[in-house]
Amino acid sequence: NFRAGYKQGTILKKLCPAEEKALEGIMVDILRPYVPRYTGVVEGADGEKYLQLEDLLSSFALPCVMDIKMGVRTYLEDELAKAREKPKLRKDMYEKMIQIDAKAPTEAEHKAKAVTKPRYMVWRETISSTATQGFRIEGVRRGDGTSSKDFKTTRTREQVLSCLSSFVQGYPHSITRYIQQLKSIKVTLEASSFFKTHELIGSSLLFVHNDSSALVRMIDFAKTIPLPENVTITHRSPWSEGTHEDGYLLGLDNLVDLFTVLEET
Ligand code: 4IP
Ligand code: ADP
Ligand code: MN
Repeated sequence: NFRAGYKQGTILKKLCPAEEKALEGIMVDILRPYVPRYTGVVEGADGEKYLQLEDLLSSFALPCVMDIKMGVRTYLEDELAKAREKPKLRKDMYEKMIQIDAKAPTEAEHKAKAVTKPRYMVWRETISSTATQGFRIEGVRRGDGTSSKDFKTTRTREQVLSCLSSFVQGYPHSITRYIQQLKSIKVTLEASSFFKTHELIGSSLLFVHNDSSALVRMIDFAKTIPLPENVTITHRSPWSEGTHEDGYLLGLDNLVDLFTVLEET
């Protein structure tokens, strides 16, 4: 999905029209400083179209990186409607499911050796912290270059806290910087007209630090879409079908809380 950019300090991400639209909207919104700079669509060496984005790691030597997927819901309401109209059975998602818990599928799902996408996505939300805390850890890369995506069942507040703690271990300055920046992001989101008019699904916060600095940026807008006319959301209330609530601010509040606990210990 990603390739090296043509220009120093940029990367290329495979174009997705929804993400292109979202980035265009954000570049003229007060959220702009909290997102990698977006400088348009370019053609890759393979003839495909790419979004040219600021490489958030380019100013870091030996960066520690963490991707946290925000929100209480990770699939679009559209995907739910489509799955109901025309249930598409996903063998790959069934396989991913039984690798974690062989008892998770129902009898019918075992028989079909397949599950629908919303079924898989909702299950992932409930075995992780997404459903209860409005965010989940997706992946971490440490300063020594090793990385892990082994967080699928990291669910409780204590489990999450211990992962966050080991991420910032040895970089105490980063905790304070992360709290400051998360609070700025929150204040900006609450005033942003882009945020007021969009649901942010499957979007992440990317945390990057090393010995000398630390930053947090919002990334991944492939499923960031305009709310239907006459729909407003709090980004905090629980979701039920039709509300379009995403739980983004709920997750952000919980993250600030957890980093604050780390700062105090
Ligand atoms: C993945 O599940 C992630 O949720 C992907 O989101 C999602 O892509 C995939 O759906 C789904 O299979 P695991 O993380 O459990 O592997 P992301 O790319 O943000 O990580 P979408 O396009 O829904 O975001 P499919 O339909 O692409 O397989
Ligand atoms: P996808 O839509 O394929 O899930 P994301 O936008 O979520 O792609 O990015 C996947 C990963 O790529 C992130 O977890 C992060 O490590 C890296 N990444 C994404 N955008 C940037 C960026 N602007 N600068 C540096 N790394 C990035
Ligand atoms: Mn994504």
